[in-house]
Parts: sequence; C-alpha cells; structure tokens
Amino acid sequence: MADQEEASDDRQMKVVVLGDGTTGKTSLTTRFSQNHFDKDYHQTIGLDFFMKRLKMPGDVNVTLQVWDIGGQAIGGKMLDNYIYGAHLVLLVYDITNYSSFENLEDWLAVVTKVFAGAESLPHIALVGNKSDMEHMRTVRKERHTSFAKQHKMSSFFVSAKNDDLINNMFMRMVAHVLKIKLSSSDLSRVATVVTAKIMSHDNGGTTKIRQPVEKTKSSFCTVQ
Ligand code: G3D
Ligand code: MG
Repeated sequence: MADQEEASDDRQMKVVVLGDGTTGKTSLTTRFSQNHFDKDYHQTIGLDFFMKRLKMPGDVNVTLQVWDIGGQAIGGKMLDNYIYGAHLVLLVYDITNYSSFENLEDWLAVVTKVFAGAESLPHIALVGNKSDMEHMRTVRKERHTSFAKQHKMSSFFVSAKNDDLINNMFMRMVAHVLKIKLSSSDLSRVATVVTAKIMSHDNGGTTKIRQPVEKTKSSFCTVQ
C-alpha cells in the first residue's frame, strides 16, 4: 500500500512533453505510465498529466508529474502556463515526419521565452519517436545529433509502440538533473506508478472524478 501513495519526502519533478500533433506524445506518456501502447486512447482536448514514482540510487525517490500538452499548439493561450515550472522538457518529433523536426525550433523558442530571466532552466531532451519505422525515416541521425549538441540537450531515439528505452529515458533525464550516476541494473528496474484518482474537466466545466485504475496503478488528470 505504501508504494501506491505519494510519500511526502519524495522529490517532485515536473516534466512537460512538447511537440507537433501526431508525433506520439500521448502514446509515449501512456507507455511510460501504464506500460502499454493504446491505439484507441487519444485525448484531443485539454491536457493530461500523470504521476509516476522513480526509485533512484541512494534511496532517492522522485515523483514525476508528466504533462502531455494534448491539443495545445504553439501560440495556444495556456501553453506558457503548462510549461512554467518544468524541471524537464521532452521535445518530441516523429523520425518519419521532417516538419515535426523542423518545428522543434519553434517549440524550443516557446520554452526559452517562458524561462527568460529564470534562475534555473529545465533540462531538455530531444526525442526522436517511432524508431520502429526506421525504414521510413526522413530526419537523418546527424541532424538530430547536431541539433541536440547545439542546444545542449540530451538525445534519445525511442518507440512508444515497442517500448524501446522509454523508462530508461526518464531515468536518465532525472539522473542528469540530480547528478546521479546510474548503473545498468538501475536502468532495468521497473518504476512504481503512483495511484491517484482520474479527473476530467469536460467542455461544460463539470468535474468528473472516476475510480482509480487499479489494474494499471496509474493516474491521469485531464485539465481543460
Ligand atoms: P500526439 O499525442 O503527439 O498527437 P499520438 O500523438 O500519441 O496520438 O500518436 C499519433 C499516431 O502515431 C497514432 O497513430 C499512434 O498510434 C502513432 N504512434 C505513436 N507512437 C508511435 C511509435 O512509436 N511507432 C509507431 N509506428 N506509431 C506510433 P494513429 O494511427 O492511431 O493515429
Ligand atoms: Mg496527444
């Protein structure tokens, strides 16, 4: 039971997942939170976040609050608020969709603007998703690597469909921020999902609270 509740001494980190529509942001966050690839779960409005606890080496527990920006586009009026306070930002593109890569300059500009003058900047990861579609790749690996280098980002290729390295990616990002060294056995450990109620605010402003999802032990909140 203790594992299912968020311990008060956990380090909290806000993670924001940004990028063009259809790059796989929802699939990626669903994969990380529930360890499955749900072809039918596509939230098109508002914003989802879930919480997941990672046990890091040295008895450090980190509760990640992972925000999926839903249908928010660049210039969306709530976007800045969603990004505000982030410790980690994932800039996601689809390796088979060149314009989703090109548009990352604009996504990055939004982040830079939100954190202009801030004391600490979030750590940013460049995430090339859909690596299972290598045969349809349109963004050369060198482009990815030089973009990441230029902006001092971490760099990952993942597949939300195949669960390729997604847990691993989050662990590495957190370790980077906390300056923790990870061993290969640390990276293979399965993270605990914090159970919470699912909430959704529909268009009419009504708040619905559903039962916790016992099966998957994950939490989703949808905020419009
Ligand atoms: P978004 O949240 O960024 O808008 P979604 O993107 O998670 O809704 O995914 C958009 C489409 O890409 C979905 O296809 C989804 O199944 C697919 N997708 C996401 N990640 C991957 C991946 O790693 N590999 C492959 N092959 N497909 C992926 P549909 O057809 O359902 O719209
Ligand atoms: Mg989505």
